[in-house]
Amino acid sequence: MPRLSAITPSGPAHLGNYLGAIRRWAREGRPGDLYFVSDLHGMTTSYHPQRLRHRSRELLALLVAAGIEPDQIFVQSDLLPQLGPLTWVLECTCSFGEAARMTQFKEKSAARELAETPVRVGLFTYPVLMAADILLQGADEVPVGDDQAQHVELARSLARRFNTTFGDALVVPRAVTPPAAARVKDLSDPTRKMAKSTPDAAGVLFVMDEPDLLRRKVKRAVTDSFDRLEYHPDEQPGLANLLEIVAACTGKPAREVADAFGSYGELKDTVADLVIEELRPIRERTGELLADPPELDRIRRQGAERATERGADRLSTVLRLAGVG
Ligand code: AQP
Repeated sequence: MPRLSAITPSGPAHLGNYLGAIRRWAREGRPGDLYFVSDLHGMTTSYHPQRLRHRSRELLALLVAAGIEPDQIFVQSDLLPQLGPLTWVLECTCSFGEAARMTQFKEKSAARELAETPVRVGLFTYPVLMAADILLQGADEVPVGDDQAQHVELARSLARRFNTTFGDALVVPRAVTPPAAARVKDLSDPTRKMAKSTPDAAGVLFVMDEPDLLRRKVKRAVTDSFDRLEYHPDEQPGLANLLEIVAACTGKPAREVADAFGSYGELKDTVADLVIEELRPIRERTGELLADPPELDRIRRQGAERATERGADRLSTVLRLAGVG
């Protein structure tokens, strides 16, 4: 049974996405595991269509460049003909109250209302689409952080309810905690995590940034005025973030690597060198794939076909049991 993970093209992939997720997927994933670019989830807040398309393509290339087998990857919107009907069936299985309990919706919609920005119905229903992503592929394990665990719980309830109401058709998934990985912080504000959609890119190291730009961003990273270079994440989050990046790139504990540096300048030079070398092969391979549209199209088509085949029988059973189609 596969494990299913996703990445949303809400912005270009950054070092945090790479160290915290993509590199781990490539190194530690199991042969049957599945990965997808969740472009439909990228539509729940305001977005730019061409940018969404470009970023989805870039992310697909990046996952392949990172070493994940192409037949384990697909782009979510390529499955729209299957996801549409399954999402509808699941929406008709889900109560309004259940969907309204989703903490992420409450937080995101409250923030948007504060900013007087319209809240899209898609933001409300996207956990049901996420359930369809999981249930269509028959994934039994979904590695997620705390912020997504409630959505997997919803997928679990919906699968159970469908099976008991209409008949056994769906694998009941469960959320699993991914192995601990680096949590990379924004270099300009190390109290928040590095994120794709951060409007100010100065503190975000994008995988596709040129080496010179990566070095400039690292050089401008916020540190602090302490003399000693020690690992104290609460008191010195900027320094701790840089040490954690060194740790993630070298495989040594952050506390230990601190001893190797005499000054902030030295540490920043090393961080820049390590990040540049860590990302170089991925950036170059991604660039090659993007420069070869027929090859990338072939990979995408193949991934879509595999994923569609995986879900086809399950979807027909669901529709038949639900009395439609
Ligand atoms: N800063 C980070 N450090 C380590 N891991 C991170 N991930 C994200 N940011 C960091 C991991 O990347 C994977 C894909 O994330 P996602 O696309 O599902 O959404 P996200 O976590 O919301 O990613 P971002 O980059 O922060 O984007 P936005 O700005 O859209 O919110 C996940 O495994 C995540 O843990």
